Amino acid sequence: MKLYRTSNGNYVEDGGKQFRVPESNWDALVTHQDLRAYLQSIAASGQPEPEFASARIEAPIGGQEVWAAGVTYYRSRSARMAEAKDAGGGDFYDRVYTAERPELFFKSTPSRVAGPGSQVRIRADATWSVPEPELTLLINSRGQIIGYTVGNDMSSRDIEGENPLYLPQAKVYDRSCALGPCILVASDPLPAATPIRLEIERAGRLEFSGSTTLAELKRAPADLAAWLFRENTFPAGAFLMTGTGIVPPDSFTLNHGDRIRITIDPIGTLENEVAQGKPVAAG
Ligand code: DO4
Ligand code: MG
Repeated sequence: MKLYRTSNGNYVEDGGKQFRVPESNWDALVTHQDLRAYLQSIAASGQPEPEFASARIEAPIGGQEVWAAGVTYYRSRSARMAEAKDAGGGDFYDRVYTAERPELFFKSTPSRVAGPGSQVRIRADATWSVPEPELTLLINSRGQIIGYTVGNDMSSRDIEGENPLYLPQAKVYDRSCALGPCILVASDPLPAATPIRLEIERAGRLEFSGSTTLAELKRAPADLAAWLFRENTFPAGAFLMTGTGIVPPDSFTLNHGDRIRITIDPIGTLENEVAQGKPVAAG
């Protein structure tokens, strides 16, 4: 079952048909006592809504904070160690990859999040920018994983590599995070064989493509969620990006106009165009 937030309200998709969700408040929906049962009852008794086709799909977020885990794939560990070598920070990444405590960092406020089909941004003061395709958890206020979405943790690798203390500037800026296209409502873990695919198109041609699977993710999503909720409360729930396992070659940087497509099959494809220009909150 998939949950969509659109310009025309919230919809649940079941068996390829979309049904209007009477609860229009996103935060009330995602903190529902039993979201899955609630959505199932709508799909079982409702009439499919043809209006869904004309609605604009928005980022599936209301008042949730977005957090992210880092260095959860071996590929990310190696790339960070190399980029931070000259700054003397390489060792931190190696240590956090095997430590009991994961790297968790604050990624985005809702207003900085880009939805499907809208623009993500690269910083004007960065020279090395990449997308990070990440399975993203939706966790309710009680700390339970209630669904999954596709996330893009846009990152400025030159800023991050110059000094690990610059991480917030490399990671947090207007439209540095994209989420969507929907929430796959499920509490069970996704299968280890689930593929994550990244494609970057430049001027109509495929510039980069890469893939990984959840089998490469070193930490269990439930474990990451438990760490996040250890000393934090989230009245409206929270998103947690689970880290990237796909890193383009060091010669690659994003350009204005590139198109980024991230696909996680049971959820869908998140597509965004890249912009470089004045800061602009997603709104
Ligand atoms: O510590 C740097 C960020 C790591 C990250 O975002 C990732 O591994 O996905
Ligand atoms: Mg990341």
